[in-house]
Amino acid sequence: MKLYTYFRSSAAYRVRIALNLKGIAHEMSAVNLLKAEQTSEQYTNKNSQGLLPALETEQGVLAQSLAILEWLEETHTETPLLPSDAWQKAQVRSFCYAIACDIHPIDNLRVLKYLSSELNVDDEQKNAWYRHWVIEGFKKIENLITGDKFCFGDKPTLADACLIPQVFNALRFNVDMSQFPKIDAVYKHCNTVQAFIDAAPENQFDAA
Ligand SMILES: N[C@@H](CCC(=O)N[C@@H](CS)C(=O)NCC(=O)O)C(=O)O
Repeated sequence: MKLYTYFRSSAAYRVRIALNLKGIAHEMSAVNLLKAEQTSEQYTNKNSQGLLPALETEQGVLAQSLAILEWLEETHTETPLLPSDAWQKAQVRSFCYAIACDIHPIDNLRVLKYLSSELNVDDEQKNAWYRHWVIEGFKKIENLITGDKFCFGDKPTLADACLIPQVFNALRFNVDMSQFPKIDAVYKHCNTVQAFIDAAPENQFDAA
């Protein structure tokens, strides 16, 4: 398997965490978002959605991080990252979607670029936009967390794979995490776990 990734891509970071937690051997290929390599013909020939991540498998190339996470979950059942109980599984998915569908898309690179280049928003306003939507999103999920090490229970799930990259991004934009003690505790604990450490942006081969 080959993961198309960029060290700072939070959607790719989700998949890196899951691959590591599941111990799945994989290669990585860097697609530099700052150089807009995701829009290159070479990459869009593989992933016509032109976004990171994508996972090249024996069956073809799969785009969309949540689809990749679910596919890994179904095909690599050792070290499950979803609970077996249907209700608990739905809780984890609901948490993941709150991040991946409601928080992440409005703070994405292409949205921030559009604010700057088309709407002439200055850097300070752009950063305020980022912080606003992350804070609004975190307020909605803080009280969903039931664990003190991981989001749900005493083992990592896909919820942690989605949360940690979003917190990493929030910190880059100077969001004060003390207002989210549950999220902050999970973030700090996950960052002591090797699979999460190895997936962190600063530990990637393409880290700049
Ligand atoms: N819903 C997609 C989002 C993918 C996405 O937006 N990835 C970002 C990096 S985190 C990207 O490729 N951005 C490039 C751009 O905005 O042009 C997923 O979960 O995979």
